[in-house]
Amino acid sequence: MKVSAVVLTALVLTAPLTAFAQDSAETIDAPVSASSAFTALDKDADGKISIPEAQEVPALVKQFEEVDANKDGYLTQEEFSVLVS
Ligand SMILES: [Ca+2]
Ligand SMILES: [Ca+2]
Repeated sequence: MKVSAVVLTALVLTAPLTAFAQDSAETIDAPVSASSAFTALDKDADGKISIPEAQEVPALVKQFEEVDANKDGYLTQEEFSVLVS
């Protein structure tokens, strides 16, 4: 789970992910990475990320309201994917 948090942080920051991708593989499919990061953050596996779940990634908390398109206080996978697309 520690590794997942690191991966997500890299995803949110985007630039480190690019550097990482160059080291480890020719290409990284961002949607797949976003999906695994979403799963890692969704601790109760209800299919959405609540604010408490987002606390693990300060950068995500900062953008939470912006990313939460329908303002229901949760990020769906679709809303979350906007971050990394
Ligand atoms: Ca959840
Ligand atoms: Ca939402």
